[in-house]
Amino acid sequence: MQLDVFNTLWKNYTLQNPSAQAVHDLFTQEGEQVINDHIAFRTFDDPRMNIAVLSKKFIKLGYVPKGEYKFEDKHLNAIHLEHPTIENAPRVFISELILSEFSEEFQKTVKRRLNSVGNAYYADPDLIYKGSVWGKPSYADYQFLRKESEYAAWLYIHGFRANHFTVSINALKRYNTIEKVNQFIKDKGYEMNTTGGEIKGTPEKFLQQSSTLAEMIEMEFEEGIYEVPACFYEFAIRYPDESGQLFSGFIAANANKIFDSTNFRTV
Ligand code: OOG
Ligand code: NI
Repeated sequence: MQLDVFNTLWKNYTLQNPSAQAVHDLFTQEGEQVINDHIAFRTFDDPRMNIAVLSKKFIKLGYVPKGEYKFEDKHLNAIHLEHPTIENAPRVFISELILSEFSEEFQKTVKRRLNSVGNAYYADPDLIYKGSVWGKPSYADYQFLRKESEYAAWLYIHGFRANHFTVSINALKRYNTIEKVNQFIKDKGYEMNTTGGEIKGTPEKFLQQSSTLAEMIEMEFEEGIYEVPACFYEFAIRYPDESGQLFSGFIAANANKIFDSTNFRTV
């Protein structure tokens, strides 16, 4: 990786989610080269921290906005950015939660939290590394937000960080199909997200994806320590589109199911 930003994000991600490093290392032990297809961020559509704000860091590095996506049932907008010249620079997927589409009480709970710190926190160019800038979360609020949005609950406790990295299956030699990758991951004892089937997408749509279920971690809340889902690892294979070029965008129907990788669950 030639961009330091991804090294820092990877460090934070694997420190919190050692299973991602372990899976990465399983591939390198097999002699494979792990290239990141993309990484993803989540945020609120509040103008202090929306997609435009998080994109800035990448635009400064030469990234260009490419695709736009809508997830009506999850109340999300998203974009993806690509780097036009740096070889193997990961795509960057950024989504934002449309707060106005939720109940008054939900909006109040989120806004209270967002307003609990000064605007300087959000203006920091390093916001993308900051995680939750809002201090110790309330478990009651976390569970309340979940009733309307699993995404909001996750974002409330984890904040600004790469919520997943994605292994490019196109760059693997031996594990050159998504079926082989999934089998390898399951044989090593990791659980996959099975929402809508283990494999999201078809070669005819030019993109197939799968992901692990988010690692469960212990987190300190105002009420005590609870286990919560953190981040997941994704696997993606791209196919040439009508133009003969590898498809480079995202598929909303796939993404809609990938989001569920961080849903709350009890173990
Ligand atoms: C992003 C989900 C979408 C993809 O590759 O389609 C996605 C998220 O969970 O924040 O990663
Ligand atoms: Ni993804």
